[in-house]
Amino acid sequence: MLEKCIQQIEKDGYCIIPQVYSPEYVQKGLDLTKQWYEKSKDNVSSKLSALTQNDLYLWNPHYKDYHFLEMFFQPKILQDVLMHFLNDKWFRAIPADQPNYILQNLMGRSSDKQLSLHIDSFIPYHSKYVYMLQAAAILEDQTRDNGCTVVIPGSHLAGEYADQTAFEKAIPVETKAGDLVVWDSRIWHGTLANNTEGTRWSIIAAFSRWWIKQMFNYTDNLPQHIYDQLSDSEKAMVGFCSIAYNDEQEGIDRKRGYDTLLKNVEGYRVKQVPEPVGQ
Ligand SMILES: O=C(O)CCC(=O)C(=O)O
Ligand SMILES: [Fe+2]
Repeated sequence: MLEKCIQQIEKDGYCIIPQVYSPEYVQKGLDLTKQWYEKSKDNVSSKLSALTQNDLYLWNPHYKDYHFLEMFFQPKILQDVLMHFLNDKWFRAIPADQPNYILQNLMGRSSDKQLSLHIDSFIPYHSKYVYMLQAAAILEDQTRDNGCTVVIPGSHLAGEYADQTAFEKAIPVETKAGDLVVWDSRIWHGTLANNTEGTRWSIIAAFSRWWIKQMFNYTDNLPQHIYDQLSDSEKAMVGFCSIAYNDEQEGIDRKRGYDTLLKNVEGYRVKQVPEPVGQ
């Protein structure tokens, strides 16, 4: 499965890994998603992009429950795929068989109107080197009727931003609850409109190479009770082993080992005021 998935991502830009999660695990994820969505849906900035205003989003679910991280940290197949594409062999401070890529963003999402074709890699480029992948944990069956994801196979290598006229050629990615879909963030993708009364929740995580700025400042904001549930390797994946130093006196190389991890998140909030140079 691993080889097949890697080859599909290289060639088509995406792959579906069927039934990674048990029905009970999916149900727990869906219950938590719905509960947290109801509690937090009004807490969103009015600066939200127009692109996302009609759809249902659960932002930063990993600030709320560890389950939303576990979904992406536990499946070995996902870790193997991400290690293959995103690990930096020059990181060194973390053992080579452990991940050094980081979480770029994490959200729950269900469709409403059609979502235009777009890329999430910020820039298009043609190369075999990948720096961002997305993984969608499917919590409810996705169909053409309820606003499934669509992709243009091979478009990750187009070296261009998405062309909206391609939408009619987009392939619907119809999936079952429990599946995991992984795509190269350069792929042209979007969603169909949801023409049903129901939801089609998935949790989507983007993972990137360690040196890319994360969507939110996780290391300053992850609650202690979530931090306490993470292994060292998981802390590194949330970004705690690649925080930029305050200045050159504190440190220079952002590639940090597990030995630099703090016990309490409070330590990450405290900014040391450096001594002025020359005193
Ligand atoms: O919900 C989906 O299937 C895709 C969502 C998406 O592409 C995005 O939010 O950037
Ligand atoms: Fe996207």
